[in-house]
Amino acid sequence: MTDFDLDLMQQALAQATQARLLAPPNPAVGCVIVAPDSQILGAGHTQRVGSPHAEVMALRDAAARGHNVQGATAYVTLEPCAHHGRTGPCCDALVHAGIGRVVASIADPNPQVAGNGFARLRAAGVEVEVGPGAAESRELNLGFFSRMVRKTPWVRMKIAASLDGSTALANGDSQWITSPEARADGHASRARACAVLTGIGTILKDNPTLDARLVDTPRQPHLVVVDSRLDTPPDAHIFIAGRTVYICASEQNDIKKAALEAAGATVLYLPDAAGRVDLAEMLRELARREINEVHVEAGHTLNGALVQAGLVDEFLVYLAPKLIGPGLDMASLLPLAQLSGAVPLVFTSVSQVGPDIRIAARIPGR
Ligand code: AOF
Ligand code: ZN
Repeated sequence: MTDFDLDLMQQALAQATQARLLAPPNPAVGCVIVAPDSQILGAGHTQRVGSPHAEVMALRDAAARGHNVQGATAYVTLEPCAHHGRTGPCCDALVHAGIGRVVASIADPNPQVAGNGFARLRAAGVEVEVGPGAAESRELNLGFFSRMVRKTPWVRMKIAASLDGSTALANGDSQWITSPEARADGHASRARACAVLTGIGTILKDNPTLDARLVDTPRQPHLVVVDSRLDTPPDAHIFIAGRTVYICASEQNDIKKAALEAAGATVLYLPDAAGRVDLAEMLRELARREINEVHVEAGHTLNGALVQAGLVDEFLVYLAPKLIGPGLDMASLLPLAQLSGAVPLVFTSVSQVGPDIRIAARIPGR
């Protein structure tokens, strides 16, 4: 692998990054096609679900510019697909176009692909190399890898709090602890996700929309409400066009269910042994419904239940430079007898957003 190869893969990753909001539930993939004389012939990235993948977009781009790709190298940030899904196999498109060499970041964890793409390319005489940009490609598609490998979404919990760790006053007032800049940044996290997850308490208290309206995005995330007794009002603001609203309940009530379905909701019954919503099963069901990444924006009760069950992979915490005294906590956890029982985290990034501090933290090993 030459420095030239690594540089071209960075360009393919930049293409992939452009697909980040558009591509889900497909992975965000980028492709750059380069001639043997090093001329860049075409580039592209994954389109909306059901539309062409990165490789086909790059081949089309090269054709539109009048370039011949015979013997060229395709740099692609994921193994080219080998299956007939909503679109045709990219590895066949590359072979038919006469591509001589493929440099890919990482194998596609989708069991329908998983090595078949590389095998098909090699069988057709295409030289295949794998590895550069693997970590970056995986990081761009944490949710997709999680859904494919763990069969559950990547779960990111967003919390806005005062420097002394309160998310609201004891009377529930929380508008607004953090700045408009932090709220817009939070919307960017919503926009990246396949679904926003909240609880019935937040719906009843704030009647929020929970969309990503503060960012320019081609796709709005779906919405999931943990609502044991189907108490979501059918006229709540969450019912907006272009997304699915999943109401996850643990008690049957055909009348309330019918009213919510008439409002456009998809009602899922997911009771656990204690009669509450089975949160782990809920996440597996969301993965089966092609939810890669879940952005949690909920109150301390649901936050606590998700953390306590080990279901949160990552935290996105905004801290405002103010002290508000005792109020509601970030996540209600059971008291610990010793510090060794703490939920361990690693800070993955710390930055300032407007007047506030933004902290990203992950469960180690996730
Ligand atoms: C690629 N290039 O740019 C992407 C790929 O239903 P389909 O046909 O759109 O296929 C979706 C699957 O294709 C998805 O689950 C993943 O395995 C792969 N995504 N593959 O060759 C791309 N986005
Ligand atoms: Zn493909």
